[in-house]
Amino acid sequence: MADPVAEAMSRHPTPEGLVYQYGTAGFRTKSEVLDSVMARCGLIAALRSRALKGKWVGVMITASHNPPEDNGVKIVEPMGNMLQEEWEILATAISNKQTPEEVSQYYQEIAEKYRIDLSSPARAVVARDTRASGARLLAAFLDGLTKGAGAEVKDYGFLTTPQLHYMVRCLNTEGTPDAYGTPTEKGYYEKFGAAFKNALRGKKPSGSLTVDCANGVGGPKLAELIKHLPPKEEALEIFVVNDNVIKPESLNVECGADFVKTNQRAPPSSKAGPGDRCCSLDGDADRVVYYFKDSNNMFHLLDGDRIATLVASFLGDLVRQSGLADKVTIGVVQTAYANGAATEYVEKTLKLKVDCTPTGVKYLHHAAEKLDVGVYFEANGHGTVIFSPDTLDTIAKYEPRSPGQKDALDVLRAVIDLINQAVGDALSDFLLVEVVLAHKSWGAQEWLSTYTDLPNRLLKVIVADRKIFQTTDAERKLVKPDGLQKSIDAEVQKVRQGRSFARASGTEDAVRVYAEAATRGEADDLARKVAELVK
Ligand code: 16G
Ligand code: ZN
Repeated sequence: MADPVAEAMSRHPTPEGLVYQYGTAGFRTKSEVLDSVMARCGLIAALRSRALKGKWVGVMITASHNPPEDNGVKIVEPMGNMLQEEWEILATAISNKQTPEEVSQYYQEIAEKYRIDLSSPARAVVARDTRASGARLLAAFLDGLTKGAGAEVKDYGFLTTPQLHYMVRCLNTEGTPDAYGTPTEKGYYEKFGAAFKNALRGKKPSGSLTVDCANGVGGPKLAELIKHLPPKEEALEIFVVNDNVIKPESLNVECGADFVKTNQRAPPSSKAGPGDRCCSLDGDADRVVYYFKDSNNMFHLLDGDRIATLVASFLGDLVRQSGLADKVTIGVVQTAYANGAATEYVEKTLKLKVDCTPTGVKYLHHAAEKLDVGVYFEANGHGTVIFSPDTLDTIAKYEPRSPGQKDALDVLRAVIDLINQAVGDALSDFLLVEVVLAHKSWGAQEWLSTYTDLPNRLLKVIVADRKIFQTTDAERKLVKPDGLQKSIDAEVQKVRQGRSFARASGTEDAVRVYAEAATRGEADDLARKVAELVK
């Protein structure tokens, strides 16, 4: 009897001698060795959907900020969350099976283990970024998903990663009281465009905003979104730059959020003048960082920590002004990479609770889900704000007691609609920042003045085996190799306001060392010394 799974897999043989791993951001590597992984992700997506009684699961083909020759794939749960960890392990295991028969057998084993009826309906939505390899990898995925596993598919073509998460959530909530929106691109632009207008309530952000789209999928999608925003005379003037998707080899090259964050400078192509507000998206538009040059031409970065503090302070104001302060509490979730000054500002000035989690969106998202209002951002610009169902209910039902309370409540409700609840979304995030700045009548300089970052340094150390570096306390302390943490602590003691940690990267074969201290010299010195210890 024909085995459609084995047949489909035989069309996408496993390259020899490679080991694949579903990491922090799914599978990600050189695109030419991904075909077999894509076909197997088709099987996993179908199994996951069947395990969830035929709910839509999402599949995004992207390698985010990686170079143009890379690609990757990640699977999205029905509400737009990252794939459950248990299933990451299954995805890794099936991708490392060698022969088509072994893959097919493992597929059956998963079905048995989770009591999955393989003839029940399975549904997946798929989209990709603008990489040249995307079409080929999509075909391999579809082969596994439809011919192999017999699932139904909706192919959205090109989307940003957050748009794909949005579609998944919309499709699964359609017709329910939790309906998130219309599962079309137009639905996405209309929802966020209208929320932006409502949240501004006639306020106009000062000056203009230049958006660097990393020559990725964010470019054409932002161009579409702009058509659904209020006209620039009434609201925000947006200049779109680095939006060349015709030349996929220019993706993330000398531009984009990762370039700006890593190099602490504007893309060389930038023509922005002093005081001009700029932001950069990454290749799949799920990360954003802001920056500007001051009147002395000095570059200033406003990263994810800054977005978190700005948004948390604004939400705090709105909650207080609406009279909801005793019903709704706000918390901020950060990683160890958050600047010490940002953490102190949230705790001491904003008087909000801070949680720290390991690196990776899924950890932050999970911690934020436990809060009434969870503001979570990684320093690198990944992040969003999520509201618990009870909090949404409280805010929806609350009756304001004065015109002042009503105004604040109206803005709060619009801001909730403006924030992509499925996942961090660079387009929605920058619109949110612009709303906050408009309400506060701030430019980038005022935003920067809220606190002063501690000088910091991030170094990449190549080691023989990064797996020996094991951490605890949200990656802030090493438990292995023995004695190393003690030596790091001794170096930290030698500088003022020192803090440093080392962790194995989840995306590269390296250990990352972070250090901060009272002065640039001390921070650089500390980072160098800790890097020496790690080597
Ligand atoms: C991935 C993560 C990102 C994290 C980064 C850390 C997602 C969607 N992406 O890109 O959140 O900051 O990895 O990389 O979770 P590293 O482990 O190499 O430092
Ligand atoms: Zn990304």
